[in-house]
Amino acid sequence: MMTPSYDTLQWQALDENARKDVLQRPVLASSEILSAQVASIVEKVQEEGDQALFALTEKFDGVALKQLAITEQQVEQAKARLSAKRLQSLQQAYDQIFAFHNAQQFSDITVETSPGVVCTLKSEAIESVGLYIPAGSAPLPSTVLMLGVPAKIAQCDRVVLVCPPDKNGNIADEIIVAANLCNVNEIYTVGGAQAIAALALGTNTIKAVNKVFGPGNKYVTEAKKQLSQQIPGFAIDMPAGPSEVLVIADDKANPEFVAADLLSQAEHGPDSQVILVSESQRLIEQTQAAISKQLTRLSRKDIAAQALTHARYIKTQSLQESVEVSNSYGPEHLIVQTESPQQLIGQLRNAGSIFLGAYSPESAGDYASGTNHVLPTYGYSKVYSSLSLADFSRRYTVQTLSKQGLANIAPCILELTDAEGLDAHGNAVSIRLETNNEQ
Ligand code: HSO
Ligand code: ZN
Repeated sequence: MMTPSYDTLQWQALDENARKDVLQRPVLASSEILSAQVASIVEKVQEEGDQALFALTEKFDGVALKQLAITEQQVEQAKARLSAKRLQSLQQAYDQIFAFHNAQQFSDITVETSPGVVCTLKSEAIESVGLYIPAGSAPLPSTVLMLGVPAKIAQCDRVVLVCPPDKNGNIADEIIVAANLCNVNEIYTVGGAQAIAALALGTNTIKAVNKVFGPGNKYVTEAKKQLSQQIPGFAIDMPAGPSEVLVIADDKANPEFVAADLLSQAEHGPDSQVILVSESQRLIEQTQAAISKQLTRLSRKDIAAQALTHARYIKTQSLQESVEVSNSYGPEHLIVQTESPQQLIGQLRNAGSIFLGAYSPESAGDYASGTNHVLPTYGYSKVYSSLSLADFSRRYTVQTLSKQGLANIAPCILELTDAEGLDAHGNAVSIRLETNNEQ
C-alpha cells in the first residue's frame, strides 16, 4: 500500500502562482497513442458492425459473447437472484431520485413580446439516448438510476444501456434490475470505446442514438469526445475528468466524519481528487489521524491510498478564505461541515453539488437522497450544470405574428436589415405588409 502524504499547505504563505499550482488538476490522458487507438476501434465498428463488437469484447474484456442483448428472461433471472433487501433499496433509491427529478418538469413559456407577436419556449424529449455504465473497478447500479430515471421521466422514445461484461460475460444483476426499474428498452453487454462507437454509428443489433450519457475510463471518454466531434447531431452529456471532493470544515467539525468523506472519494480511483480546506490546524491534523486509522479497514485501501498520495490539506486564515479556495477550484462535490453552513449559500460558487452540515455525506447524494450524482468535474462546474431532467430534452421556440404584430415591429426589423445590408430579409417583411389580404 502506498503511503498517503499529509503535508499541510499554508494558503497565506503561497503566492498567486503557487496557489494555482496547488489547485491544479492532473493532466488528462489524451495522448496521440490513445486517440489513434480509439480512432481505430471506431473505424473497426464502422466497417464491421456487430462482428467488431464481438471481436473487440474478446480482445479487451477477455470473453467470447454469444449475444449482445440481454433478454427479458435474463432480466427476470437477475431479479430473482437479488435479495429482498437489495431490491427494496434499489426501489427506494429509485423512488427518491424519481421524486426529485419529476419535480423538474418544464412548462412552456409564452410571452407576447409586443402586441400581436407571440413567442413560446417549448421542450421535447430527445428521441433516443444511450446510457454508458462502467463496470471496470466496481459495477455502479446507482449510476443506472441517475441516468435511467431522468430518461424515463423525459419520455425518450428509446433508452439504450450498455455495460461491459465481467470475466464470465455477465452484467451485474443490480445493473440489470436498476435498468428494468427505469424501463430501459434495450440492454447490451458491451463496453469501452467500441460501445460508444456502436451507439454513435449504429450496428445491426444496436441502432444509433442521439446522445450518450455516463462516466467511463479514458477510452470511453476519448471515444465520446471524438464521436461527438465527428458525427453531426451526435451529442454527449459533458466532458469528464477524475471525480473530486472538497471539504470545508471548521474547528467544530467531527474529524472522523470529515475523514470518512475524504476516503469515500479516494476509494473511487487512484486519480480521485481529495481536498480538505480548513482554518483549523487542529481539525486538519485530527482528520489526518482519522484517515490513517479508517484507511486500514477499507477493502479498497490500496486504491484509496494511491489517491491520498496527491490529496491536499489547505490551512486558511478564515472561513471566508476557505470559501474563496473552494470557489476558485470549483469542485465536483463540496461538503461543508461548519457551524452554520446554510449561511454560506450564495457565497459558495462553482460547485457541482453541495452537501451542507455534519449529516449530509456525499454518499447520500451518490445513492439515494434524490439529487443526481453525474456532475461536472475538472473545473467544468464553473460552466456546466449537474445532470438533470433538462439534459434529456431539448428546448425550441415557436412564434406566431399577426399582420398587425408584424407591422408593429417592421420598422425595427427593416432598420436592422438595412444595417446588415440583407435586402432579402427586408423584403420578406415588406412584401407581406404591402399585400392586401386581410389575415
Ligand atoms: N461519487 C461518484 C458516484 C458514485 N459513488 C457511484 C458511488 N457510486 C461520482 O459522483
Ligand atoms: Zn461516490
